[in-house]
Amino acid sequence: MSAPLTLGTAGHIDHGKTALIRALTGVDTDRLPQERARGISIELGYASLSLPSGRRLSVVDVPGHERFVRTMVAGATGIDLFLMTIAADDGVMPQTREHAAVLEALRVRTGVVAVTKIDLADPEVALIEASELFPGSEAVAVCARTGEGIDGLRAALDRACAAVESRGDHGPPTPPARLHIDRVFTIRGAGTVVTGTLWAGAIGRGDQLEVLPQGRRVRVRGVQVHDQQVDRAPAGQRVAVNLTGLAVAEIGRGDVLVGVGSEVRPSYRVDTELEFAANAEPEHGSRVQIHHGTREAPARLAWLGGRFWQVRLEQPIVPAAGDRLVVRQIAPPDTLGGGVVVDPQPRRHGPSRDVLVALERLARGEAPPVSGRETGSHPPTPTAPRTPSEAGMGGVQVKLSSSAIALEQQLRDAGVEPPVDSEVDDADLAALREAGRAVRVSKVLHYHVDALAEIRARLVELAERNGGAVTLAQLRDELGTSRKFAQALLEHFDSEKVTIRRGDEHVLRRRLG
Ligand SMILES: Nc1nc2c(ncn2[C@@H]2O[C@H](COP(=O)(O)OP(=O)(O)O)[C@@H](O)[C@H]2O)c(=O)[nH]1
Ligand SMILES: [Mg+2]
Repeated sequence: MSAPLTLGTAGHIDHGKTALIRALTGVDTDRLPQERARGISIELGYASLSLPSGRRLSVVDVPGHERFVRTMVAGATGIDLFLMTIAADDGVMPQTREHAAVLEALRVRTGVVAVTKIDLADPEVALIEASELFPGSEAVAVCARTGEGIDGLRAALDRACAAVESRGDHGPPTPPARLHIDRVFTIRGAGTVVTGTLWAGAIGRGDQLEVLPQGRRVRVRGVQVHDQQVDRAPAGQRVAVNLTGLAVAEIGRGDVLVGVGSEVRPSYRVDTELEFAANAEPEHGSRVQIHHGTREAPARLAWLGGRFWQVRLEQPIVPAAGDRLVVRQIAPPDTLGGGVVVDPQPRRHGPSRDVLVALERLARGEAPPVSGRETGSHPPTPTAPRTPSEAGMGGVQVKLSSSAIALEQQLRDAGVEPPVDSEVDDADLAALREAGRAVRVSKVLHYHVDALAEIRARLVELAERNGGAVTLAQLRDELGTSRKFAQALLEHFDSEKVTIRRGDEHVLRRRLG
């Protein structure tokens, strides 16, 4: 039997996705009463599709409405190939293009285009548009009403499947399981059931799994694939998992099930290689929406050089190196681009030559993927001692003791929250200060020079958004730090003449002219 694959629909609202899946599988994926009443898909729908070769596909039917692109992304994540619909009487429309951008961001490049509703209009123009937008894919003219072209579509899907590798195809050993949850419900007598597309590994009855980001251990009571009980389900398909030890309220869409021993961990920060559509490249510091797995979160993008960006998230995602991300604009919502996770657990850092070199090596797969905080490992940190002038700071060259270097790393990692008890102003801190790597912000607070530069940039940006001034509470919230740290930082920037205090506000001096 061929390895499992998952197909996702795509296409503008009303272009016949759901009708086509019904014609192909007999399943009406619009199962909610409000979906049936309104005649539109709101949630993800699921079906199983048998092809002439005997191959069986999992199908995820997505909504096409522009308000539900986020649901589409959650459904498209983890699919192996697409079925894009373009209505013959309508042609390429905005969500045809946006779904195409999401598929490209997720690197789902294999699929078939169905030009639908050929009983209503001549398919000629839509077929030409399809070949322009998806030059590598077959386009088939179909009618879900009469069934015309449906057999040809099945055959085209079989040919497309032959070109993709299943996530279940891997040499031994089987990687740890990873399932991004898209649905949670209860079955009377069975308890909590979660479903999702199994990205990696396999899940079987009796397995111990961990729910992330909660960090809860659960046990698998049963596994189903397309309503059939199975002992063990390999990756690449839709899987329903019956869990014990967890109430339905304790788990939801966006959470991740991983095999015990998996190195995947929740993370608020990822170093990524991103690509944007022409004219869609965001500026350093932009706030965007990040979609990963079935989870999404707002984040700031910090440019690291080249195509590398540090994504700083407001809520954690559960990433592994090599995972795809989609980047969307928050308002008005639009898909800007996407990319790949290069380091799922990086320290907080800005751009530098060393960072760029390290990321390029990681992206080329030359250094082992970083395994996560618990092992304390990091991307290859520069081993060559950097002189202050190399770091663009000028000044004297100070030889740092290996402990001072460890302290510097600690300060770097800390970002906004220096954990260093600098009440004791020891020799190492003094050496770091002298070398231009640490800055004393108050009697008891030292910051790494890179972290401070970044905080300064965020302060300026916040003030610019705010008519030229910030309050203590605003900076505290922006940085997600404590009142104490925000106070010390503002006093520091006042003394540095970045800002000047006017009552409760700290006004940007450059705005005062
Ligand atoms: N005449 C005709 N109508 C179709 C065809 N396919 C879908 N429809 C109708 O178009 C509308 C939208 O179809 P639907 O599958 O819900 O679109 P979706 O939003 O892409 O899932 C429904 O009223 C369908 O009955 C077709 O091939 N011919
Ligand atoms: Mg639909």
